[in-house]
Order: sequence, then structure tokens, then C-alpha cells
Amino acid sequence: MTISAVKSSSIAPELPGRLADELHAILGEKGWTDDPASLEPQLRDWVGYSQGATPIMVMPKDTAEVAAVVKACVAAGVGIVAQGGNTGSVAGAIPHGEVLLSLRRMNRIRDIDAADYTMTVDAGVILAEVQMAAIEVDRFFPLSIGSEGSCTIGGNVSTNAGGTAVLRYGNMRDLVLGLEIVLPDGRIWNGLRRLRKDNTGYALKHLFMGAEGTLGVVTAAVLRLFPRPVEIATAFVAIRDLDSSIELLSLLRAATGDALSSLEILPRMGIDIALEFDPSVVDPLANRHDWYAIIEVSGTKADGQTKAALEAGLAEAMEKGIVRDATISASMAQAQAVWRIRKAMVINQPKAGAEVKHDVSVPVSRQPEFIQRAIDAVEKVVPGTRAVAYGHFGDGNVHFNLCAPKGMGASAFKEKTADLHRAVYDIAAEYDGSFAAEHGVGIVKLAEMERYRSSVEIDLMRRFKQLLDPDGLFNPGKALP
Ligand code: 2HG
Ligand code: ZN
Repeated sequence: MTISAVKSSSIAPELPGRLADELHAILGEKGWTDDPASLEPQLRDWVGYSQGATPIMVMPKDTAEVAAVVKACVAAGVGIVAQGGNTGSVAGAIPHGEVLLSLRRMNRIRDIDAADYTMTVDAGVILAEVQMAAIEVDRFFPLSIGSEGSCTIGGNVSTNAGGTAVLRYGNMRDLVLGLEIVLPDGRIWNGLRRLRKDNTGYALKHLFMGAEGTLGVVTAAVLRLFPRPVEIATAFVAIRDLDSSIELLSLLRAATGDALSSLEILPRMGIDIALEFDPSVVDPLANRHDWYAIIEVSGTKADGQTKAALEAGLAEAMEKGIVRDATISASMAQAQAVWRIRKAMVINQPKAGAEVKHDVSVPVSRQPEFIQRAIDAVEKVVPGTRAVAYGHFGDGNVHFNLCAPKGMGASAFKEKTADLHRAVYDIAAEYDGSFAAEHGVGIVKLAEMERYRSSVEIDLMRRFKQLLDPDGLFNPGKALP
């Protein structure tokens, strides 16, 4: 985030003309609020990047109401920002004077078809509810992210959410078969097809996924389900060094019949943060090591083979010296304790010192090299900067998060944000990497869009935006510079 990207607009503007009356009539009593106390939590980004403002939050109950709201706002020339669980990391769903369109009342599971391996849901359904609904019909929805208890499917679609199981199942783009969209002209596009094969021209759904609400409002989605894993083996291992993580990835993919669903890397400093700030966290291994991995393998048969394959893979890795020490969880509780370490590291990092975040991706095999070069580069910008580099190594996605040097004040460190970003993203660019692997652009990374995406790409994106939203009223000032 560059300092200039932080928006602050706490004075709520007024709705023009009769728009307030029109919205009240469309939505009824339960469908809107302008109570400052109810609005306040929706106007703050949890990372702290943005304090927004809105004259009204509308909460339509169905797609027809969303379309009516859109038509009224567009006719009045008023912008719209759609919001789900407000769990984003780049201030992408915070309004700055626009109408805030909350999808949270649209929380119906419309249909589950176990034979088709599909589920059709409203955009406001919470991810954890989708996961549970799938389990109830002996199926599995694999998207798994830290905020799954409060983020919504519409937000997952609009940000193309990733998380810890992308290695096996892909990003949200890979998990969506069809979409329903309210377009900026108020028309409803019903693309809720549940087909695995459909080569009928342009794949329109992909335009709206990852568009961060700039091209229309996602109101429903058809999700892909999978066979339910019944045997899940989780391991916490100390690896020899960062290079060995890449060898470990190949070795385990082969040893488990490609049943690896997660390979997450954590640095020692991350473990120390988790231990210091969360008393429920326990270090699973006796000795200290520089780098660790959390590994998860899953299978659809409860015959012990999944665990056996992981054990055999880890034994081979130890023999080769790739893995120094390892523990395989003996119970679900132990597996949860392992994942708690990772969660506690992420949540508590700001307590260890002012934080500057990077959500980078590079080709999988280049991650160790990227991390080493990025550590050297940030050391030159702010000597003593502590890197907490971790992430979804199976996907090439590094969260290269930085902590202020011990003794350095938060504002002095934050002043260097732009220089730190430049140092890290320039290196990622050398690997043809991305400055926004899974968290999106929002308002936080607009400068990086300009710098790292080609003029051809930006031009094409602007043309799509102009075509669909000619008045620029959908999530203005986000995602696209
Ligand atoms: C994760 O992998 C999330 O836990 C959050 O993407 C990462 O806050 C972060 O930097
Ligand atoms: Zn992540």
C-alpha cells in the first residue's frame, strides 16, 4: 500500500433528489439503514487501510431487488459498492460516498444436486455454510480461507479467492460453473448453468470473477462439489532449508498419488509470533528450525492408505535429508492444533511490530530464490526489517510480510512502505510474477497495476469497464487505475 492509496472520507454524502425515497420503497423497512452505528463496522477495512463513508446501506432480499436498486442508483448517477462479509485485505469493498449494497440478506442455498456435484447459492451465503451443506450430502466444497466463518460466496467470486487448498482444487475461478449477475444497466444475466462443458463463445463468467464488483453485482453462483475426503492426514515438519521445500513438493505429490491438498511454508519467526501471542499454541517439534511446512493429504477412502502414503513420503524425505523432523497428527484435534499455529501467526503478526504486507506469486520453483532476494532487498531499504515470509508454496504464493525492525516506531517504518513495495514487487516482476496473488487490487494496489500490468492489458480492461459500466458507477476507483 502506498500512503496515498489510503482513503479517508468519513463524512457521509447525501443521496440526491428522491433516490432515498425510491430505495426505501423498493426495499421496505428491513432492507436499508442509515443508522451510523450500523454502518460504521461496514466502512472499515479490517487491515486498517481505509475508512469509508456512505449515505445508506441497502440490503436487498433477492436478485429482483438488487436489479431495482441498481436501476434507481444509475438513473440518479449514484455509485454502488457491493459488499459481502467485508473480510478483504485491499479495501476493495469499502464505499467512499457510494451506496453500500450488502448482499448478506441474500443467504439462501437455492439447490444442491449431489448427483451433479453442484450447489447453487445466493451471493450472501457464508463460505462455512456452503462447506457444511456440502458435507451433509456427502460432498465437499474445497475453498478454505482464514475468514471462512464470515466471508461470502459473492466476495469469494468477486476476488477469485484462493487459500490453502488451491494446490489440489484450484482458485474460485476453477470452482464456479455458472453465475448470476446484475449488470450496471439493471438487466439480470442468468448464467447459472451447471455444465462442465459449454463452448458457446466467450466465457462471460470469467469476466466477473476477480473483477472486484467493478463490472456488475454477483447475486448467485453454481459451485462445483467434489467427493468428500474422509481420511485427512496432516503433518508438521521441519525442512532442511527453503530450497528443499520444492523437492518436498514433488516428492509428496508423487508419493501420495497427487493427493496433496496443502503445502504451506512457515518461518521460525512465524512460529515464535504464534507462541508468544496465543497461549493455546504449542510448538509440535522439540528443536528449533529455520523453516517448517504444514502438509495435508486427503483421500476419499477410510482405509489408512492416505496416512500411510504421507508417512512413506516423509520417511523418504527424511532419508534424503529434505526433512529434519516431522510429526503426523494422530487425531482431528491435533490437526486443528497444527493449523492453529498458522492462523495465530497471521492474526498476531501486527502485534510483533508494524506490518507491511505483500501477497506475491512467482513460479513455484522460484519461490526460495525470490524470498532470499526480497529479504536482501528490504534489508537495503530498512536495515533490520524482519521478514515473515510464508504461504501457499504449492501454488507459488508467498505472503512476504514485513515487521518493523525492533526499536523502530510504526510510523517511521510505514513511511517506507512505498519503497519496500517497490523493492519486493520489482523482484517478483523479474520472475514474471504477480504483485497480487490472491488478495486482489482494491484501492491499495492501483499504483502497482499501472506499473506492472502492460498498457495493452490496462487498455483492454478499461474497454471492458467502459462497455459494461459506461458511467463508472460500479465500485469506482477500485481494481482498475
Ligand atoms: C493467509 O494466507 C491469508 O492466511 C492472509 O491470505 C495473509 O494477511 C495475510 O498477509
Ligand atoms: Zn493466503
